[in-house]
Amino acid sequence: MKYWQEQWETMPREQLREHQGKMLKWQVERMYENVALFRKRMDEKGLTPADINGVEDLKKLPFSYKKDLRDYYPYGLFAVPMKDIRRVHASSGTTGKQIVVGYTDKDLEMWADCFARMLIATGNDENSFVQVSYGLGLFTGGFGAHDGAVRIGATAIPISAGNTQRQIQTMIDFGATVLCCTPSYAMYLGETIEEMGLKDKLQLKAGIFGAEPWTEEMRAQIEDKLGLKAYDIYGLSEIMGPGVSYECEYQCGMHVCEDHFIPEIIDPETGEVLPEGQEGELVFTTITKEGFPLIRYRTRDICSLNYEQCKCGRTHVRMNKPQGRTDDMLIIRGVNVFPSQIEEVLLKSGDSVTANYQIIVDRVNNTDTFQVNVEMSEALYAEGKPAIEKVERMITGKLRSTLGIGANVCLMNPKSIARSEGKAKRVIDNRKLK
Ligand code: DLL
Repeated sequence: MKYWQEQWETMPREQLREHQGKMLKWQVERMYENVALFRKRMDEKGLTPADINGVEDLKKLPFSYKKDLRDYYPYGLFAVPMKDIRRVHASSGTTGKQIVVGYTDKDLEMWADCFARMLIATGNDENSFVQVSYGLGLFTGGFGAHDGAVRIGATAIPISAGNTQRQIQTMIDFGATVLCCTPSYAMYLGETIEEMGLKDKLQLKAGIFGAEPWTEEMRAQIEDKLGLKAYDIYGLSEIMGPGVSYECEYQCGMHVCEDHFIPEIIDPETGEVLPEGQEGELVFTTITKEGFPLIRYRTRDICSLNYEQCKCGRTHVRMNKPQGRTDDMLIIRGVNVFPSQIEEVLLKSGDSVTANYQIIVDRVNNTDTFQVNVEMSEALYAEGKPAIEKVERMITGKLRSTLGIGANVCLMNPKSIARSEGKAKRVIDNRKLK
């Protein structure tokens, strides 16, 4: 298969480092010029763009954080005029406010290229039919996969997420050969297909699954149920979306598109860069992105990097599956949920409920369950069942519109949720992901 970016993926590391250094310098210069927050942080450190001359200088640069996106919501960190922003995407932030990212034409090309790399690496070409069952919308999953499919000249089936029966019908009738969705949804589709006895009608060869943590056991089950090879893909809205890194045919770590993103692993406490191979917080610097670039962005994902040459011939470093996060973000059915978002909804729900709540997440039949237990006030308790049910419905609706995901809300009797003497234990995550 002729592929226009092969030279980047197999570039000798020395040459790659040279390219990274050059692009880092370019990025720092333009960000210093165009992004006030970055300039302020550089000034605070006594740095100017002239101090950055190669990858070895990366560690001098200031970190950036998810909070920055919230503080400068929606467009305050963009590095080009809005007339050059062709598309925006968004994801949940640590409070009710979402975080917004923007792409220029060139950024969209680059993103499509990165996703295309994964499609090529997993055996696809212009004869493939790519069923895009990630949400198509502000979430980056759907559009990332769609543009990648178009990029390699495959046939895209942009069905978006949900409506399982229709997904299965479409998959069969349209002859999908690749499925792109979250691993938990792939599992659910697999189970439903198994129940319907339709496995032999499928033509799927590959699955491109990511946006949430999943295990090797889950991989084996999905592969068995859907009769395909399941590949992991990683990304985050702030850096680009799906395709920041991806598995190749050997399924042994995800190659980071290092010609666009420089990864580092740091100690989340001290911020020091850790020695090669050690586990820590993953940090990314976008060296080619124009619209919304980030320097040393703290992803909060915990993982390690493997610089050994991969059997596939790609020279780009591999990251292992993220092993957790340093913050309290939960990923429930592929949706990012922060306990603080739930707390905010409860606090704004009048005095019929208290701020004593507990979030219980579990995995039943391979699907995440999400329950929010909230203590009601004495006054509501005294009003009786119809009033309680009304408040329950009201909170359910508010949570759904804030989080974009349904929760099973249960109002509990006053003082029934155990109090803690130290930090309140707000989240009980019973899913076993290791
Ligand atoms: O989830 C982008 C994406 C879409 C990736 C489709 C892959 C496929 P966000 O909604 O901003 O973006 O969530 C990003 O999800 O920081 C990780 O914690 C988690 N995550 C993403 N991919 C994986 C993965 C998209 N393969 C956050 N394994 C990230 C584990 C993942 N966690």
